[in-house]
Amino acid sequence: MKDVVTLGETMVVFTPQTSPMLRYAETFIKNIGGAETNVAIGLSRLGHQVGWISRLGNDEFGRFIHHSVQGEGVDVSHVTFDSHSPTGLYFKEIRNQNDIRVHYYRKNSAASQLSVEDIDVSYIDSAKILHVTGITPALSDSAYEAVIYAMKIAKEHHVKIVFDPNLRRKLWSEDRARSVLKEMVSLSDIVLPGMDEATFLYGEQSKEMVAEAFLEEGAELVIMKLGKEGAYVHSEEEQFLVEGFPVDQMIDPVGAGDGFAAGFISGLLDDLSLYEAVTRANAIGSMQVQIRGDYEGLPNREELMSYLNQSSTEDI
Ligand code: KDG
Repeated sequence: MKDVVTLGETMVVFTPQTSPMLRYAETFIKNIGGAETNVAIGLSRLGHQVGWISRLGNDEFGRFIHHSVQGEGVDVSHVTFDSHSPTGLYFKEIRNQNDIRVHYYRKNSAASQLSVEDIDVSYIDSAKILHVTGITPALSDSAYEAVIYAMKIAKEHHVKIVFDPNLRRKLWSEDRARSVLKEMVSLSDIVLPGMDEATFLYGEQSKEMVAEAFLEEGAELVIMKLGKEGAYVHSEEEQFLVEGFPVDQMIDPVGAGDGFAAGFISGLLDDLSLYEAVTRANAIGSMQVQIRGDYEGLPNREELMSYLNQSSTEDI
């Protein structure tokens, strides 16, 4: 039985080393990235049992991702190798902290072939939490069907659903994104949007009003990520702000939201109060951006505790 099951695409990430500009780079750092495995790895490092559902190409990159995720302690028994489609790739060009470009090579990738056949009901219905993002349904119609099916199974079996919209404009049209992401909100228990995603879905308005729109759509709790300012928590019963942690040096913002999700879910699993779970989420989000890579900065429990203690926060 898993604490958390997640599903989605993981790619090999190439980051230019010699020049920040992709066109002039001669050497690259190779690693992996995918919102769902970033969260899975973050949770596993904190000692939780996590499973990942996906497809990888039956190629060297697929094997590299498989080994890497497995090596982080995540269960990959529901990851299959697809001999007809390649593993997705992306290049991450960090020109400066305000200009980060991602170049995807993932169209028709193995993960975009994900379908309802990849979803094992018993794997999901025995988990405590299902984590999903808005990237998976943008990959293809069959991946959309797979993620909605997984959410419906979870709902039917009272498995809590945590949804991060993770809007990726490059992958689909605005209209389609808006309608599918709202459908996912309606199936979710907890939604973790950024402020930009919240206003993309429900229009420019105050954080209180936009948060209320998520509840009207069907979610029971929304936690809006506000960057340096922290996060705003909104449910019918309570509304409050949880301050963020100072970031000494922002190195790579990619994966901050996934660190936040891992910290928050971990707090839920550890039965922390909502305030403490969101504090943990903020802490991990800020740790993640101070190290290069989509998941490399995610801490283990000891590192998290020492960061929280240094930041003179309670032991959460
Ligand atoms: O949240 C970080 C992810 O966006 C990154 O790891 C790669 O999954 C990815 C994507 O689709 O961009």
